[in-house]
Amino acid sequence: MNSRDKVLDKYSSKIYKNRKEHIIQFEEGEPNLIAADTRAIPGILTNRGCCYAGCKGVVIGPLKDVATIVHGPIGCSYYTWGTRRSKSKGDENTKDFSDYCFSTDMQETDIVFGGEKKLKKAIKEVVEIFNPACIMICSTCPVGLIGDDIHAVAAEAEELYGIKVLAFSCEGYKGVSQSGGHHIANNGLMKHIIGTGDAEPVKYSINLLGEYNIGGDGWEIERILKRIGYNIVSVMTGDGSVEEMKNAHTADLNLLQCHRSINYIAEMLKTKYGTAWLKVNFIGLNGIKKSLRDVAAFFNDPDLTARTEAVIADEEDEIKEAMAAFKTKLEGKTAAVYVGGSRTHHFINLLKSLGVEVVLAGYEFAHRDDYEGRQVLPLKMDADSKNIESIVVEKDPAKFKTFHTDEQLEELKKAGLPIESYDGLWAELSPNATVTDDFNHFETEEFVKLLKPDIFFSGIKDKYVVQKAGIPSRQIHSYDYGGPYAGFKGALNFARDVTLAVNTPAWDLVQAPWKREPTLEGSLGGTE
Ligand code: CFM
Repeated sequence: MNSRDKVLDKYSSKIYKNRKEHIIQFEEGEPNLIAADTRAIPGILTNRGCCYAGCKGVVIGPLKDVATIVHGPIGCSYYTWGTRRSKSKGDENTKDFSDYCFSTDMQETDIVFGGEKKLKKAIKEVVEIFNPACIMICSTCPVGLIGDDIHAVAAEAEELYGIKVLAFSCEGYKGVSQSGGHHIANNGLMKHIIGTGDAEPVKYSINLLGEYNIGGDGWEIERILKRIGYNIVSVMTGDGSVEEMKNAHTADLNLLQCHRSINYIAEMLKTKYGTAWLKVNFIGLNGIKKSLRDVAAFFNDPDLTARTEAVIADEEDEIKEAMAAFKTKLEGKTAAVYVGGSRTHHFINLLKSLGVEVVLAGYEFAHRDDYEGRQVLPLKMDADSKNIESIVVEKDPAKFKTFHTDEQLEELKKAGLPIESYDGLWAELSPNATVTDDFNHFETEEFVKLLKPDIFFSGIKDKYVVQKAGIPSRQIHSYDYGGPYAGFKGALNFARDVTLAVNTPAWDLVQAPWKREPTLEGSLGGTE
C-alpha cells in the first residue's frame, strides 16, 4: 500500500469516496486528474479560509491609499489586520492607511435592526478624520444574512463626499474557500478602478499582478525590474494603490505572479484593453531567470535583452558562493509544501536548486488549472462556483491598445514564449510526490508520519503540530517574520533560514513527556 492508500484506508466509506479524488500519487507523463475547489467535508479540520479573507484580507487589504471598512462584528476585522505581512510604505503623494483597522463593530442590536445606519456613521467618521480618496467596504457573514444594502450605502456616500466608495459583498460563507473572495475583489476593482485614470502610456511598461509584497517580496522584484529598465505602472496589490491601479490599462504587458488570486483581472484586461499577460515566477533562481528572459523576449529590444543578461549575471554572482555553501548543508533533504493556491508551485524550483526534493505537496483552495494547467479550462461549474459572480467585459475602443498584433503573439507563442498560458503545479513536481488538495489536519499528520519530510513548509495553523513531532517548519505564507524570499537576494534569505531550521540540533531533543515517563502511576495494594 502506498502512503496515499494508507491514509485513505482510515476513512469511512463516505469520506473515502470524496477524499480519494483529492489525493493523488503524482506520476510523470500521466494525466494526474485531481478534484479541487469543491466544498470541504463538514467536521474535517480544513486549513482553508473564507470568502471575506480572500477579498478583504488578500486582494483589497494591501491597497495602502484605501480606508477599508469591515462591516461586521469586530472579530472579523481583528483576523485580517496586521497578520498577512503585506508590507507597505506611504510617501508625500500617497497616504498609507495600512496601520489602521476600520470596523463597524456590529452588535446584537445592529443585527436585529439593521446595520446600514452604523455603516453610514462609520464612513462619515473615516472621511472626517482621515480624508481618504477611496473607501472600500467589505461585508462579513451577518451582513449578508440580514440583508444590509452596502452597495446603496456606498453609492450614497460617493455622492455625498465626492470620493470613490466601493462595496464588496464578500460574506465569509460565499463559495467554498477564500478563492471566491479573490474573484469578487477582482470584479470590483475591474468595474470601478482599473481604466479610470488618464495617464499617458510609457515605454516598456508593465503591471505586476498577484504580488502582495509579503515580507517585502514585491519590493525586491520591483528593484530588479527597474534595474533592467521597465516602468512599473501598478502592482496588484502589494504596496499598491488605487491611484496607480487606475492607469493599469496603459501598460504594455501584465506579469502574473499568483495565478489563482488574480487571473480574472489578467483575462479582463486582455479583453477590455488588449494587454497581453505572461505568467512569471520570481521565486527561485531558475524561475526568476526564465521569467526575466521571457519578459525580455516579449519586448524584443536588444538593449533590454542585454541589460537583462547583465542584471542576471550580476545578481547571481553576488549570491552564488553563499547559495552553494547552503546547498552542501541541504543536499538530499526532503520537504513538504502545503500552501494556499500558488506558492507550492513557486517554491519547488528554489528547493530543487538547494538539493531539496518535495515529497508532499498540496494546496488549500487552488482550482484544477493551478494543478494541471490552463488547458483544462473551462471547468465545469457547480452550485458553489455559480454563487460567485462572473462578470463579462467588452473591448473599450478608446483605450484598447496592443504591443503586438495577434499574429506576432502567435509567432512568439510558437517560439516558446508562454503567453497567456500556465502549466500549473504538475510542470515542476517530482515523480511520486504525494499531492493533497484541501488538506486537513488529520491527513497532514498522517502523511508527515509516513513520509517523514526533513522540513515542513506551511502556515501558522499547522506549524506547531509538526514541530511538536520533531520536524522543523517554516511558514511559507508569512515567512515567519523574515523574508523577502523572492528575487536573487530573497533566494539567499530562504536558503539561510532553511539551513538554520533543518540543521539546528533542537529537533533531536524534542521528546514528548509521555515518552520520557509513564503518564499513569500506581501501586498494588495489600491483599488483606
Ligand atoms: Fe496567491 Fe498569495 Fe497564494 Fe493567495 Fe493566500 Fe498568501 Fe498563499 Mo497565504 S494570494 S494564492 S490567498 S500567492 S495569503 S500572498 S501565502 S494562502 S499560496
